[in-house]
Amino acid sequence: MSYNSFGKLLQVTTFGESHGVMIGCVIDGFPAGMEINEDEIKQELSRRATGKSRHTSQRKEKDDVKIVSGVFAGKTTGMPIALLIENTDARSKDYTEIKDQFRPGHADFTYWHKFGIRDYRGGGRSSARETTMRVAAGALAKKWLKLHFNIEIQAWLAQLGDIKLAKQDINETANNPFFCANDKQVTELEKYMDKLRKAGDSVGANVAVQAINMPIGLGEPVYGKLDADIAAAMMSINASKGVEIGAGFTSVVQKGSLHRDEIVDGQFQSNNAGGILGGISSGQDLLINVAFKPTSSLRIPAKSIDKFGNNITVITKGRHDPCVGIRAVPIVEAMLALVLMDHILRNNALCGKY
Ligand code: EPS
Repeated sequence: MSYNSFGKLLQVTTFGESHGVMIGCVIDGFPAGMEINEDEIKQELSRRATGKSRHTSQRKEKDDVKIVSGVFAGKTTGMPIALLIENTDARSKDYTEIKDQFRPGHADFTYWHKFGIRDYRGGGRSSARETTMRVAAGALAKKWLKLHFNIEIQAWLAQLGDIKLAKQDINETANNPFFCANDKQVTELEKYMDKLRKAGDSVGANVAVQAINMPIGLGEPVYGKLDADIAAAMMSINASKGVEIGAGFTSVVQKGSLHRDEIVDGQFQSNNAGGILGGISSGQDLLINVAFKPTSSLRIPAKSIDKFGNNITVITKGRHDPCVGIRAVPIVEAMLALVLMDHILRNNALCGKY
């Protein structure tokens, strides 16, 4: 009932707080026989890590992941895979002044009212630190999808504030700190982010993700539709505020004659559906966009209340991301990989198709 797990046949449970001793996850239902080692997981983790450029949080975590169960002689055993990462650079004193205060736009307010206890250190469980474990688990799922189905999942930053970013070359995302797929727009992003950081403000972003080489048939109507599970997974990521599948909200202004993806000689002529028809993958590429709000932890003073109901002015210290959407790129990939792998196992269970 506590909802720290997701997935049906591939089930991931995460635990830990941002300033606690460690964070971890248990991946249950992962098939036996896949080679995996800590370095492979670490490679994926380093894409999401803090402190890699001046444009993200300056907290320096090593993210040294330990595989503590479920892998023997370098291969998954079919048993629960447990992964652990120590928190080594938490600076809890940054939060002492706001320990009884609610940051506007932050989960502080609702966690306090719901649970009546507040782990003020870095937001506790509500911190984006938790997403480390999603990326760790996602690293295994991504590898499995590629090995068995040649499915590739790639995300990129599609918009930062009002700067729309063209997808020119997906491989470029590895060459700049923004996961920008167009090298010609990186300087503009740097200038924008430097100005924003100096102002102490934050900005939102749109992360796009695609899955290519998709099989037909993933997704279970009517309450286990693939698009519904993807949307739920994306909306569970910290700061996400919207998900679009294919044409998404643009469908509102499209005519049916345009929106429907015509088929000629077995080939879809467009992809407004985003690769999902009736909640089931069509074999077309999956196309998804996720909106991330601007980070609410700011050093710009804001009006709020404390937990006793007094009016206060709150200022957040610490090492925060001016655009949390940037580091969300590998998290979005991980969540999509985990949902797809779960659905492949479910499709096997329901239809006997692998
Ligand atoms: C976060 C605040 C910052 C980020 C953190 C997410 O942490 P701190 O509590 O040290 O100020 O560094 O991100 C990570 C540590 C991470 O690994 O992603 C927040 O409020 O969500």
